[in-house]
Amino acid sequence: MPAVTFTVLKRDRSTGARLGRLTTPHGTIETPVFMPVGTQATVKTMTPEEVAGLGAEIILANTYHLYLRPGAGIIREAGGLHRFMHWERPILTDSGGFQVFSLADLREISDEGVTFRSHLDGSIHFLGPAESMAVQEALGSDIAMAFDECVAYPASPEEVAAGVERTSRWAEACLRAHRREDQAVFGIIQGGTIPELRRRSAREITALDFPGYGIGGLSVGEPKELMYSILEELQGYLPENKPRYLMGVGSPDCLIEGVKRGVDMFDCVLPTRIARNGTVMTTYGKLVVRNAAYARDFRPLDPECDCYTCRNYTRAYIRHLLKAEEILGLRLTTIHNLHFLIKLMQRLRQAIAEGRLEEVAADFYERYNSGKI
Ligand code: PRF
Ligand code: ZN
Repeated sequence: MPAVTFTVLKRDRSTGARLGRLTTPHGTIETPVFMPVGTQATVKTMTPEEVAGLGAEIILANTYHLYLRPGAGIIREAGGLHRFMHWERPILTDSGGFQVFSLADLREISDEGVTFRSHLDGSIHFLGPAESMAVQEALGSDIAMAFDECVAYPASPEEVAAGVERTSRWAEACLRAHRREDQAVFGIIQGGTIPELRRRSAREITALDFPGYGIGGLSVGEPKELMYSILEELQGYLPENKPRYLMGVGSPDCLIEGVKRGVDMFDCVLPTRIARNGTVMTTYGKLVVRNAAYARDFRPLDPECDCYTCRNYTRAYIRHLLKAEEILGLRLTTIHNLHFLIKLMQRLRQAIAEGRLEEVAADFYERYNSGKI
């Protein structure tokens, strides 16, 4: 038995959207799905029971962070990441390739991998495809991601092409190194915003026959329309019966447009990060609840929301908590934002099931962009 299986339950008639089911050793996930990010083996401020209570079916954790602290050995000794953090549902781990480029202080890339300086204590480390696989096997995630090179935007065609070549070689090396039968490895497609290089990356990576595919190298500063056109381009090059995961994307509009272009999985720090900065997503657009305008606003964050926060607390109280640097403020905004995106995905899945995706998407946009907050 393969570690994960994916079934497309329904295809939308008028868009590229799909309704699917992904089974993993730790349970089944209905797709399209949004995965909350638990970089350091915690979805910041939330207990696993709270995250599960919000309807999250799978979370993401990061190889780069957990390799540096506490180290793969400690998590292996704990019995793996699920036990270590007390989350018994599916976990996907990112390979560290992307985080090394965005976080490490000094990095030197070669065909073997990346040598870098820890952002924590300045110590020198090396991560390559085999090392990333070994760490992810020690973590015991349900889905491990191949070690890839995400080239910054903008970059020259030569740089993007070199990233595509490395990503293909590393993808093969990941498959050669990987041993665990109870863990799936997803390949990652790179190629920046150059259609020809995207096609090439998709051809080379899908030739390796992974059980699922990450779409990397997008949402790195390029205009949204460019990201959407690359997703359209990729549709004809990705196998229909394998899950497609758009990495690091999680704004409501990108989720909707990604789903319409055949994406099944998403992750992003956005909902949890902006929550801690005092920004929430509501039916009527974003609201900066930290602002003085809400000091005497005794309405819930989102009048249409039925999350724990909106059922029980006011904007004025949450603003007070955030201004006073009380931990509860961060927890309440995080609960709301995660609930908002998880519920958006539930609505999109139901809309696909009922053949009403375009209608539901248009209705969402009309209110989200109305500014009637
Ligand atoms: N590669 C990996 N993780 C990622 C990305 C990538 O390109 C991105 C880009 N949006 C986010 N996370 N391995
Ligand atoms: Zn709410």
